[in-house]
Amino acid sequence: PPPPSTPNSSRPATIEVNGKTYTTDEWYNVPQTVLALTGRKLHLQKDHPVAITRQIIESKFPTATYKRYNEFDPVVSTIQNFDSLGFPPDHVGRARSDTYYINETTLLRTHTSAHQADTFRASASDGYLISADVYRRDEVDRSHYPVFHQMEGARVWDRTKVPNGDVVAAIYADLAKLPTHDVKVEDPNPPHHPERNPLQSEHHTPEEAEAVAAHLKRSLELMVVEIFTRAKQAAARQDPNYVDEPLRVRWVEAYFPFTSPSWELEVYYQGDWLEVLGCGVCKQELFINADQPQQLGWAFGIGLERIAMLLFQIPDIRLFWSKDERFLSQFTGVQDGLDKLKRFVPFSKYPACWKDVSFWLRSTSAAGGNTAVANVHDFHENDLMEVVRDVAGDVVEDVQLKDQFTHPKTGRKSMCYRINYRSLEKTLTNEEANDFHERVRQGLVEKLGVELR
Ligand code: FA5
Ligand code: MG
Repeated sequence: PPPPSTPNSSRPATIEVNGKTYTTDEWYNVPQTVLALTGRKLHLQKDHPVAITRQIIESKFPTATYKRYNEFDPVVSTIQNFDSLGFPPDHVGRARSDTYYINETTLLRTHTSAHQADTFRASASDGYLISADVYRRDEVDRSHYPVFHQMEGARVWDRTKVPNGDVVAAIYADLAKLPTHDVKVEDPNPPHHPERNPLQSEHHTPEEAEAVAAHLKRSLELMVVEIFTRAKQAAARQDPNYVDEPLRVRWVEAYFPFTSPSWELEVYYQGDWLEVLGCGVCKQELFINADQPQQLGWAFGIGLERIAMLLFQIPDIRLFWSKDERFLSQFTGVQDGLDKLKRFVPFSKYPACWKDVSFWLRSTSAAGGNTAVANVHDFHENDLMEVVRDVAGDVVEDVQLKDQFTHPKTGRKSMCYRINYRSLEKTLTNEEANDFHERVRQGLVEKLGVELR
């Protein structure tokens, strides 16, 4: 049974995504605003910063080895998105509070990894790059949006097709063909932590795992060096006071259900370590289940907006969805001459309008048969985020929890959120901001069953 979440009194019986019709059920939780974005395909829009970023990354992976897939449909099954990748049945990512469902077994993909199993099964090349829009119910701020873009990449070797059946030699031969770089790479963790990040010893020899990891690390380092070199060149062209700092990158152990060992690559940028991508040695079960047990290899996934924000100094993730010429025209021509890459010049920032909303959560779920109940146990912050987005769309810049407390006598919980209303395109009048806020307050009562204070 679906866990309690935002009720859907007005659920359509069917919906259409990219020309295909799907039947909804009580799991359905995709707002119209999100549905409307499924056709935008920013990663394919000429001169769009997301598309330009995709091309910069693609330029480091030869087409002959890495076949491109840029048109996979965003609607996938729970099997594709979770089960095929080894996500356990109770994994948090499957919750309706985190994922957009069309029905119990159909959803908007939360990551491009949803296509790993099918692409391995097709086995049409030694590698691939998949770019696509992905969907996550999430918080609202300048770096989070319910739709963003990822690129997934993989490189595989077939034990039956390498010279002398020596896959280790074949991988090192491919590694030797890659360029080198002179960036300082820190690798502070032990290469394979036996519990956190085990080798797949039942499937790979230590030498095989090490060879795959070495090829993965060099390939992804080369990509990141390319991106950040371009970002620094653009900065230097535009800022006469720009001081070049040597690039620093580091490998950090990570966990993904479908790779082992796994890492994240971080880059030191403007005073902080920034997570750029996740990757690892593919779990052999993926190849076995895809009828390719003789293959082994690596995979990675990277967020395109995060890279584009860095490359172009784009301060707010909402801008990617803007149709405002003051945004789009700044990238015209870049796609055909990547060395002309320029930083984004923000157009005037309109004033912020902060408004607070405070409410009590219900203390019990026995609310007279009303299913629209938010109590201490079933209040999901993402549901609140969605009410705000539903009302005010891209006019919300961020939503932050300001205060919460539990009443000592009644045990009821009170929450206060601060909403920043700020359009990217104009100054909001006080009446407009008040109107949005009043509708948010009503929406919280109607959809989450809270009691306003
Ligand atoms: C994944 O989505 C894995 N599928 C990545 C992967 C692929 C691992 C293949 C191993 C093998 P994660 O949720 O960490 O992992 O996201 C991957 C990247 O997407 C992040 O490093 C980040 O660059 C980007 N990303 C994640 N969440 C967001 C977000 N809310 N907004 C913008 N970018 C994001
Ligand atoms: Mg991550």
